[in-house]
Amino acid sequence: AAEIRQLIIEKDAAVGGHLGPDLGIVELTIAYHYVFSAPTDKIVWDVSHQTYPHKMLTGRAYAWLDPEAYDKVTPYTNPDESPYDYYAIGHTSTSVSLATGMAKARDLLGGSEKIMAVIGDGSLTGGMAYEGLNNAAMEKGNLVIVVNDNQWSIDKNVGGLTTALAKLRASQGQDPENPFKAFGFDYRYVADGNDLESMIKAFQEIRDVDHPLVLHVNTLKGKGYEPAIRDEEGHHWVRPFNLTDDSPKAAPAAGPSAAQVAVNTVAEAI
Ligand SMILES: Cc1ncc(C[n+]2csc(CCOP(=O)(O)OP(=O)(O)O)c2C)c(N)n1
Repeated sequence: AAEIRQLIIEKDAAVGGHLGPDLGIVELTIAYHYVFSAPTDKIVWDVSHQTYPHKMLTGRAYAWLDPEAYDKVTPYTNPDESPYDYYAIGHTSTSVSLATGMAKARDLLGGSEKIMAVIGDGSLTGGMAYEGLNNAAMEKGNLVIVVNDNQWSIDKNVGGLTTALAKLRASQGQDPENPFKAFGFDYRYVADGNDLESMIKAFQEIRDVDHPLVLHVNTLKGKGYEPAIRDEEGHHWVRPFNLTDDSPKAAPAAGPSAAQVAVNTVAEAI
């Protein structure tokens, strides 16, 4: 885990990329590949901006180890790149629907592979996630939805679901107002998703479930890099930075941002 973190930080410092999401998911990823048999067992990463550890563990570490190869591997899951990736993604909130379809296909073909979706608490607030949950809850065979709850979307996560997740964290998963159970899911909670032993145990316990289950995992976005924990939003995605003091390598571009231009244009039009 420490080696993977070091490589994520070094490459991001050199060329930029997603930082906090990948640092937070390291143990979960190692545990997944330890317990499950990918690529027969299938995992769908929501957005897939948190797949640097997955890529390193599935034959693509060279694109982090060798600066000459930094651009040889793409930053999101990519089926053209590896049999361990099943979709080219980038949008939030699609993983539950995609995994539910894979579970259905497995059932129709009489297969036995395990299907998992990993979705962040931010992406879980997107509308399509609810369509996915609505259908996933009716699945008759194995289907696990991992909710990677690091309490952050790009900015701090907000809304009713965020409140429900906070109650579940505060009660170690015991709060009776459990939205996942209300849908009909079996539910388990992992208090420290950055503890490798806990994650391996949790995955071993649910590996062979024969019904839909939500595994709610509490993780720390930015784990292992202090500036990313102090300023989560600023380290969701980073431009190249100096390893000595986290300062940006280049000054931000002069002039207004694209968002500011859009706001000004709309403001002028109304
Ligand atoms: C449809 C859509 N809306 C917005 C975005 C921008 N976006 C990228 S990641 C993300 C949220 C990430 O939060 P979470 O799912 O909790 O994952 P984390 O990065 O915290 O691990 C957002 C809003 C997107 N990729 N797709």
